[in-house]
Amino acid sequence: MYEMAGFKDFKQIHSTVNEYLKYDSYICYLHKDNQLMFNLILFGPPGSGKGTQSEKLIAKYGLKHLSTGDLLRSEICRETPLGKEAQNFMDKGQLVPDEVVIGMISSALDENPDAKGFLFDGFPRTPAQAKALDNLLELKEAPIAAMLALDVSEEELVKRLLKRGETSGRSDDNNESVIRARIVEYHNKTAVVADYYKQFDKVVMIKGEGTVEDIFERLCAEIDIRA
Ligand code: B4P
Repeated sequence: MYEMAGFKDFKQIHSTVNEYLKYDSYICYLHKDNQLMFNLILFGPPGSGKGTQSEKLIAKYGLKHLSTGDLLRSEICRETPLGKEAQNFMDKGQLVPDEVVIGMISSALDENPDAKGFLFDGFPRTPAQAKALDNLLELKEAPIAAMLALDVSEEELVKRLLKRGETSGRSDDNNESVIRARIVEYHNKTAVVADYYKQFDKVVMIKGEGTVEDIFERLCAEIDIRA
């Protein structure tokens, strides 16, 4: 019977099956790994809905949410030296220095070795941050699957942020000139990050105006064809 299957003897069947099992478990490992690390960037100007959509996306896809804005605000709240340094920049609508933010993300990745994947919200915001993120993810052999970029007009951004400023208590939301400075900072330093990911064909533009639910559906449609 084993001769019909092309094997010389049981010894050959045994070693072939063993090879197959080794190979098969290797495939399983890669498959499991690929599923474990599905990394996305949610990109867009201040007020474009990154935080709002992130909450819904992590609930649906089980990703770990990493928002540099939230991490920085938590440092400010705890009055740490890092928080005190960051507050000076944030109050003026400026970006916090790269080394501070990259260090925070690096620690957050190390603290979550079992994450199924990460949703980066508000990071990277400069080309230097983008390159640092790629290097960190390369160590995990888990590159960015896509950058989902929310497109919203400037007047809508200002309107949303001023509205949030009425209740959020965020010092960078209740002053129109600080909000406009954040948008200028976005155009000067952050918009080019999309060009960095465009060279790898990873940028997906999403219309960021409409109801929160409509925008969520647009995002999910793009994620589902990549997951
Ligand atoms: P972030 O915390 O990232 O905040 P953001 O860009 O202002 O807000 P986000 O985009 O998440 O808000 P959302 O639209 O969801 O940054 C704050 C500051 O931290 C930066 O200025 C910078 O100083 C510093 N910082 C953070 N990351 C950094 C980095 N990587 N490098 C350097 N510095 C960094 O919400 C806005 C409002 O719109 C909400 O009130 C929401 O309810 C509303 N909204 C959302 N979707 C809507 C919709 N569809 N229709 C109507 N309203 C909507």
